Amino acid sequence: MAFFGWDKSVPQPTKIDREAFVVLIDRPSGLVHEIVVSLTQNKTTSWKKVQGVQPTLHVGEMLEAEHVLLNDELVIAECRKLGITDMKQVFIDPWGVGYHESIKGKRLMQALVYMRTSADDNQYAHPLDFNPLYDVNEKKVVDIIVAKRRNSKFERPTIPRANHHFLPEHIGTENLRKDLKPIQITQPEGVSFTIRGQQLDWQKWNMHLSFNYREGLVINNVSYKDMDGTLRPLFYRVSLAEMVVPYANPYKPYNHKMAFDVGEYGLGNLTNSLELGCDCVGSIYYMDAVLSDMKGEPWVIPKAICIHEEDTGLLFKHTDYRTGKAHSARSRRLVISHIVTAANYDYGLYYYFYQDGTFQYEVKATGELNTQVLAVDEDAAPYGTIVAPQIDAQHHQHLFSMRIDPMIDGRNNSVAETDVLPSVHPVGHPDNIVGNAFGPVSKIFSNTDEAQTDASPQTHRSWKVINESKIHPYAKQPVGFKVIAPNSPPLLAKPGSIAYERARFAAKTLWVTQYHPDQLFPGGFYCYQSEPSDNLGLPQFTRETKNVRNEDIVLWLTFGLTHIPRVEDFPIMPVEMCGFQLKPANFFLGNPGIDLPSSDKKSTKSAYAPADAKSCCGNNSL
Ligand code: ABN
Ligand code: CU
Repeated sequence: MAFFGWDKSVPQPTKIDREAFVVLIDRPSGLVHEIVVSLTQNKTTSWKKVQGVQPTLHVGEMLEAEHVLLNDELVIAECRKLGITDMKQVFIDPWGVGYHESIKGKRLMQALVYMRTSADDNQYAHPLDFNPLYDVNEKKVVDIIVAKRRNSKFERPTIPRANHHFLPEHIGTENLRKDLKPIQITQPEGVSFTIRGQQLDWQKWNMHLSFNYREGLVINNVSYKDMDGTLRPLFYRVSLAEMVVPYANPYKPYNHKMAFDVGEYGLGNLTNSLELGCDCVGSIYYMDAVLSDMKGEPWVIPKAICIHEEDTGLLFKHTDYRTGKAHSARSRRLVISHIVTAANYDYGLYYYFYQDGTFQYEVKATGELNTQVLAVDEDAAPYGTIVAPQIDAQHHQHLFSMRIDPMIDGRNNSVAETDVLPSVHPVGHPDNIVGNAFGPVSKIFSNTDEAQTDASPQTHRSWKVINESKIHPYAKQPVGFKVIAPNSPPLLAKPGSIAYERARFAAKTLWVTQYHPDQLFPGGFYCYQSEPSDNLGLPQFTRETKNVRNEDIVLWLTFGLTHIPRVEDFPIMPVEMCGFQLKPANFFLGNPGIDLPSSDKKSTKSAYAPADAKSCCGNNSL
């Protein structure tokens, strides 16, 4: 964390040389160049060639791949063998190849092939059984891998033609529910946030927003104004720094399905323009994102970022049972989000800020399961679920790595790990007479070896980012923010596997490292076709033991979903959520939302009152 703003002893920069880091790939040679350009001086400051690495894919390369593949003789011939003669019915999702010895020096994609029965039919209902291997730089097919049937009397499956639609125009208006009355969210006096350039103020929160091709939305310099007006620094930079979706099927070609949607494709690159449809309701402020196209020209995604407020129910309430007097305050959150489409899957990525000083990050996974075809007599178990006849949705995980660069009341922070354990004393001991005693047991990580730790649901394990130089006057403990994570299981692929060795970050729930400006990506900067090794990202950053106590530190938090698909996830998956919260813990002098006015009772009315009835105070006794 480069620290400024709050520490008056640090000289403030008066002039900043703004620089851009450019990664360039030349085609067809595949040579990769790293260039630093000074934007203020309008010149190149460094330029070097790098060997043996592959930059993040560009959406342009994926679209180009689909076009070339659909016109390739081998692909056309393979489709014919399956009875498909009209190539306009065929659609191809090009994926990263993962890693294999034989691909060294090449830039390849594996293509997942589907058909559609009409222009916007759901292609994941009609998977084909072969994967072409495609050379991105040479723009040609290098191999075709036909999946072998297992426990089937057929050599090739028939391609299921039954449609599994989800678009309302396919389902038919007559089949849509008709009993939904409108819900309207209105903010008659406007929104409660203000935006100046990239700066955002909402309630007592202040932050800076940025966006890049790789992490998408990044939140910087988050601070909170305390009751006495002090601006208290909290987080220097928070971003979704990597994710991996490893699939469980052990057979060729599916055993190389492991998508790193941040490092291989780029969340920024995959971001939707919300012009095309937005899931946020109410008064919305949109921001455009500017990325670069395949030639390095600006590529604008209009309305990429959505900023709005949401009512989230109760923040607190108490009723005096003697007098019947009640006071309740409703909770509102600021939502800053974008939505990415990673071929079949869609992810809503939400940063939430609450009025009680809580920060939350949530991923909403939706879209389409990645499907493969089965022969009519084949089973998907134990590596997949049959979600419709002949359609195998293979088991997988979605593991996310959040990079949290804290500055809780200052630059130097520590991390304490707490397990809640039964008393060490046996039942009957004077300090545990009836055996009910339990309590938190904490340790503060001193170095990077200790600070690689696992979830432990049995002990309700949690972590707190603390500032040991600021002791809370009441709690007599360092001020802090608690990490509330759902204790999800880490990577299930075995040590030694390609998935595990490329995604070692996901094998631990929490890592803490010393801040280093070049350490942004837990799976390594060059993630595409990265060679399984301990020289990538977090294993590399932690090779040398470093102090993480009272230091400028960074937390890397893994959370996610272990997805055993359900039939109900098909043909389109209802949102599945995961994420974490950072909650003030002995940081403020009391509930920071205490100054919220009582909930507005005027805007409620009895559920069965006539639609045009005026609002009332809601005597809802039945
Ligand atoms: N889920 C893998 C992926 C992401 C983006 C584009 C193609 C494939
Ligand atoms: Cu999933």
